[in-house]
Amino acid sequence: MKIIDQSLLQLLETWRNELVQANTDQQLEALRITYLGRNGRINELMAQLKTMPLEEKRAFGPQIQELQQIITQELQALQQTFITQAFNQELNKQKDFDVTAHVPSALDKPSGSLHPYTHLIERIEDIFTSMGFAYAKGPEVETEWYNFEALNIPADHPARDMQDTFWLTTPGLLLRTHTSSVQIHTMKNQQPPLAVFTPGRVFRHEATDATHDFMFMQCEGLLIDKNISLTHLCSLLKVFMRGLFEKNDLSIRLRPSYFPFVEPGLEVDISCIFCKTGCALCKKTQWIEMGGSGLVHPATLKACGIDPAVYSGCAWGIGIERLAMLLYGINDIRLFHSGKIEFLKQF
Ligand code: FA5
Repeated sequence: MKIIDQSLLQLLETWRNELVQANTDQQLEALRITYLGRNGRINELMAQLKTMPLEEKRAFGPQIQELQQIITQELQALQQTFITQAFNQELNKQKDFDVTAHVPSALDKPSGSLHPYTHLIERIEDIFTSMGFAYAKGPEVETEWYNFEALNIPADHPARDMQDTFWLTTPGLLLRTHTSSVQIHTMKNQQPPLAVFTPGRVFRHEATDATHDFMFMQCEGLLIDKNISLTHLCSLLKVFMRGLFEKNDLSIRLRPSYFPFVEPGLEVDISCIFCKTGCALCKKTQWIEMGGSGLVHPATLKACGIDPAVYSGCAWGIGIERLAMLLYGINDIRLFHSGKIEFLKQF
């Protein structure tokens, strides 16, 4: 069908004039709506048909349809041209893409990293879980009973002075001074046999220096079962420390010490990881102090409702920052919670 109606021919011409000016997808879409949309020009013409006499309708109707078809085809053709152009542009961009180009803005963007605590706790967790130990948590705000009394440190015991305490204004409440309090929660809540490790933050009312802080992290290992002896403690310590430092020839040394909640109490040293003959880090002794340990005191077992005639246990506790300082070569403990980006960026 040929369009002969003058008004339709004029509309077609206007359409073509507007079409050649469309340069973007958005402009093309706006044109589509104007001409082919629900309230567009073509539908306006269709609506006029309804009021026309039959003869005119027969002549006019097919011409409108023809016009609609032409507009649709021309619109689609231009849409296709736009798609092809965009595709070719992308292809050209890829052709000119220089993989060796330096992009300073992307490189300068700050990116996050894991805190050394997280690195180390994940490492500790791996070793403990490989030995069958479970993760145990306890509160940072403690009662005097969990932090001291159940650990065989009554109110008048001189050992309370070993760990200067932050007391809260509520009588009997304090910030835990060590993670040994988590041993008590575990032993009170679970029946032996049990094996747990307890990474967590502790607080001591102490002056700070490069190796002492008032807030630091500790982690303990605790094993309770029948017939647990020093042999178990020694071999667990050996597996743990060798895993931690990834050194199969690392030696363990135990020295008599005193912690009221273990008997005997032992200080744990490891052979120096930096030298064989004595260096600045081991203070020429070839040994590095790692923490406290011992066999769980019968009074502590009893306080938690465990019969010391049936069960015994061993425990050890280490400071995480001092360990991280050794492993990562950090020279000041206060850097850990300084929030300094320069420090954190290194991990
Ligand atoms: C204790 O806290 C015992 N609860 C450990 C223990 C567990 C003994 C189980 C026996 C059985 P000590 O006060 O020595 O022990 O602290 C253990 C470790 O915490 C130390 O070896 C050290 O690495 C770290 N530590 C202690 N005081 C500080 C401090 N002010 N700043 C940083 N780290 C510290």
